[in-house]
Amino acid sequence: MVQSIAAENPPLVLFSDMGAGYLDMFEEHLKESQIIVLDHHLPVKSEAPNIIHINPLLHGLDGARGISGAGVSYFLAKSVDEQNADLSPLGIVGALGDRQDKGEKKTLIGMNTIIEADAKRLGLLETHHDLIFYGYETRPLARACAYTTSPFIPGLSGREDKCLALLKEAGIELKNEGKWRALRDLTEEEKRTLFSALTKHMIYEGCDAEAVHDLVGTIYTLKGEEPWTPIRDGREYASLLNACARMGRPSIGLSISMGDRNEALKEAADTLNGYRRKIGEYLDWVRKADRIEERSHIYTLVVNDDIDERIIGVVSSILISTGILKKYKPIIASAKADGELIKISARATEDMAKQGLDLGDVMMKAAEPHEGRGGGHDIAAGAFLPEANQEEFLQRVNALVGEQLKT
Ligand SMILES: [Mn+2]
Repeated sequence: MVQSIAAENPPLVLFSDMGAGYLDMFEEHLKESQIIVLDHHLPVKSEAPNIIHINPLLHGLDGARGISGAGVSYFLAKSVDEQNADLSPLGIVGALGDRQDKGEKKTLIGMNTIIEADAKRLGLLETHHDLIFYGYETRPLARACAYTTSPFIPGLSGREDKCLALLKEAGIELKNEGKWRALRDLTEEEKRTLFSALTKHMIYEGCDAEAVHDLVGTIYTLKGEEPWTPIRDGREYASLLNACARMGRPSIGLSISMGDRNEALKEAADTLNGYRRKIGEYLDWVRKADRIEERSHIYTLVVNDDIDERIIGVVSSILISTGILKKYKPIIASAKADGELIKISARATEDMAKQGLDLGDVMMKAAEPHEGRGGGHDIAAGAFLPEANQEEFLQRVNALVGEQLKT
């Protein structure tokens, strides 16, 4: 990618949400360009003559939970022109997409709270605490449940018929005087009934208490967006952008971020539907095909061509966050990428990070001796390396994780 950029001789290149791990490469191949890196990932090195590197980690700030690539970009935009504060919802969407809602009741923390304050001051954002269902205000209940992908509810996300059955069994009226009811129409008692039905379902699916806890939290409503659209809800907006990128249609997501609310939004909604279905299918496949292997300190999931390398990270996140994996070990997944390369996605829990695990560091150290490159955050990281080196790499990861979690 760097070489193809260099071939165009651009005067200025901006890298957003990436680049901190590649400063040496930019310095070597993009000598003629001015470069701005807006990142929140672990830097390999921090400085080079032609590079402006803006990164919370260079200032002792938390990059994994306190601000996303979108947030760093937002602060640059705002410092260029105060008027750009109207872009604050994008900073919020980026933070939610990066699962930085790690504060109490799933609120944003760190520098993200500055972006949140900007958005609220401009009347572009409202927050409240409830069941985290997409389409809280407007969607028929079963659809809201099926469309919710963060948190992902195994067996329900992407499956409206299953959600309908669950609601009926719980005895919740779906209609009132012929009109579909939305979550906001439920009484507190009905919400409790629904919550306990969902809890039962998730435990049956093998999820743990923490995943159930994820069903309740702070909802971020983007007031500037039309009701009934997926981008009215901050988490679903993020899912939508994710879906566009991971289904190989990044330009649709880009159009929406830049303000297109017509054709692009319709296409994105279709893409998101396809994405939900695909994740559901992959998840079923992983569990049925019994492809998860347990080693002394990690779980591995080698999928070869069976899961798209752009979606393997999402599948890993769901596996670790729902508690489907029972032991206190991170998951390291591998899928085929372009050429002879494999893409590695590594995911851990917050608790493992507190115990000293840093997967970004593990990926960097384990990839380097095997002709690969890796990096990322403590709980979510990745690497690329030649397929032939996969087994040696996994063994090294296993050993490194063992060392980090021991201390
Ligand atoms: Mn990021």
